[in-house]
Amino acid sequence: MSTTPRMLRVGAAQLGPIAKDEPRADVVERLRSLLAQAGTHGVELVVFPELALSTFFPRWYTEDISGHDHYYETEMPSAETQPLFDDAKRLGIGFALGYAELTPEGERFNTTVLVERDGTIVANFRKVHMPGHDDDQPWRPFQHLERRYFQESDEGFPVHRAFGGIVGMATCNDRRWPETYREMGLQGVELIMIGYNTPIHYAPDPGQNALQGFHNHLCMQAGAYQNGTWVVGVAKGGTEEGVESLAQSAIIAPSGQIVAQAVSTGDELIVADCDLDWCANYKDTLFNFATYRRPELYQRITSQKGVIEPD
Ligand code: CDV
Repeated sequence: MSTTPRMLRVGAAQLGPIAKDEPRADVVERLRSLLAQAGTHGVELVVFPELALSTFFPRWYTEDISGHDHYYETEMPSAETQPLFDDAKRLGIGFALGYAELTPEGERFNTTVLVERDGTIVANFRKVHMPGHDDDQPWRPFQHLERRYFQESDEGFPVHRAFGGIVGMATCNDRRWPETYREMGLQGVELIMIGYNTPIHYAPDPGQNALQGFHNHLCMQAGAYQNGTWVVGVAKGGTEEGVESLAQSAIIAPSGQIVAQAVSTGDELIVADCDLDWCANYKDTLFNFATYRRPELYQRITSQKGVIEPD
């Protein structure tokens, strides 16, 4: 057993708003500036938000979805994103970057690419839980058309040996679902990277607006604690094209405690030293799945009772 702690210095690179007409090259420069800042702090892994290369375009309806093609990447890296990969290699900093993916087969995914410190791609993760709607709903003050512009991935939540540990990814709405963390927890995950775009106004039930910050941390802290893993949650926050979005990016320990949190709603880097061996304190004790987790018992009870409808 290793006696040297596996310490990973992680940066959560929160972004402020990206305007609809902000050129991709300018956005990449903002990301590079955060990477450079991370370099001065000795960071080894930087996590950027969901759809970090453009404005959150699912807020606009287009009859013909190809009208939004310019927001998607058809290759990663591309000529415009290559500087990020070059920086990664030169600085020895890996990164996770959310982007809209358009495949050669015409499939559209809300994807995050994970890049190692030598600039090589570890994996692409495609968002599973797709929120919002697929039709125009003019009653809303703004649309949330992710279900129109992206398909749900059926690739699940794989984990990867990288950055000296076992790491995985999830995207925005995925963070609200316990299965996301548990799927990776069952594979021994030690650090989960999550980018998000969360408008403060939730049109189907505005009563939730005041709770956005609470719910954001609630689900990520619970996911971290119940699976003994680090969670890095990174926002694109602030008021983008008239829509106010939650910031409050956070780095969360396997204890469920927030160890670093953004204080602004703009471009901001927060840093934490993540001891990956801390995960074992939870995975080998209270949440020792092999000893204490009993799915065979839950399944029997569920199948006996079935779904109980309200009166
Ligand atoms: N981009 C997202 O997935 N946003 C969702 C919705 C519900 C606002 C979220 O869970 O934050």
